[in-house]
Amino acid sequence: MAQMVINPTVKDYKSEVKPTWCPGCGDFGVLNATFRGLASMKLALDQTVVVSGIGCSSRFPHFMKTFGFHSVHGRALPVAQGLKMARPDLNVVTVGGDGDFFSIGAGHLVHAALRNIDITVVVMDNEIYGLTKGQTSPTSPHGHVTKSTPYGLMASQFNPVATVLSLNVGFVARGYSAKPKDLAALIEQGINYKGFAFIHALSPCPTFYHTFDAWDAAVTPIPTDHDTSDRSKAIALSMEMEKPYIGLFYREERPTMDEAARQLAENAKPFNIEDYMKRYA
Ligand SMILES: Cc1ncc(C[n+]2csc(CCOP(=O)(O)OP(=O)(O)O)c2C)c(N)n1
Ligand code: SF4
Repeated sequence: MAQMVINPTVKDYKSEVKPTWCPGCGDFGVLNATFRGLASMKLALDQTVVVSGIGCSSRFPHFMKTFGFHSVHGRALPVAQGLKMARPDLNVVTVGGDGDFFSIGAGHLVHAALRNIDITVVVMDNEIYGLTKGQTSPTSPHGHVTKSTPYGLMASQFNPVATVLSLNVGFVARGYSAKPKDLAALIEQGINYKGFAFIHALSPCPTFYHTFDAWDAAVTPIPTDHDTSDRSKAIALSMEMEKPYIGLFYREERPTMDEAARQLAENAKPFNIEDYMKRYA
């Protein structure tokens, strides 16, 4: 349960529930980065809500002392957007796995991206379904052999960063759970950003797929001279899948739907049904 704590530090964000993830799970690094990001902002525990779907990664809210909502598989985004529309004073952080956001929740991701409501999304991508024991997800590579794809995955690999860049998202970043300080900085920037902020967090599942070694060798910092206001260049960087770039791909300030709806409500004239019906006379 969230409480009033003046100047919270990392330990204040930790709940009494100890993470139930397998030893070595990448999600520990993402949780640690989230604690650090919130603590660096001194974000009030009782003004922050962490919303998740279902999956190993979606257990997140239980481990945090903020408010939390462990919702339904693939439905974290509708809950988070509704929450922000109803309670604009709250910081809403939405977390979950690649299955949650890119498989069953993919339709919600598209519309949430287009709406641009002021929430932060952190996707823990392990490129498989962890909780249900290692079946392929949309981010599994083509040819990947699992219990559900004994002859190798026949579908192509989904590209989350390229997808959200093409959907006009104004804050797009990728972090890696083995680099929690860098990831914490991206989470902090994402929460500070006014609008839909998307953070793709590479987070290995050593029990059913990647170990850290493969991604340690592959991840590549975005070149320091990258212009983060250049969407085309950001898309070009996002197309590199073998050596995934980490850092901030793109940032642009854009009007948010929650703000526009608030202004509409503030300026609305009293509704008169008779005047309204005249247009159909
Ligand atoms: C509506 C619905 N469909 C399917 C499931 C079964 N299910 C639970 S978690 C999950 C996928 C988990 O993968 P991901 O979202 O990537 O999270 P991870 O466990 O890897 O962190 C599935 C298919 C469910 N709980 N609810
Ligand atoms: S099954 Fe994989 S994703 Fe789930 S807790 Fe274990 S290591 Fe993490």
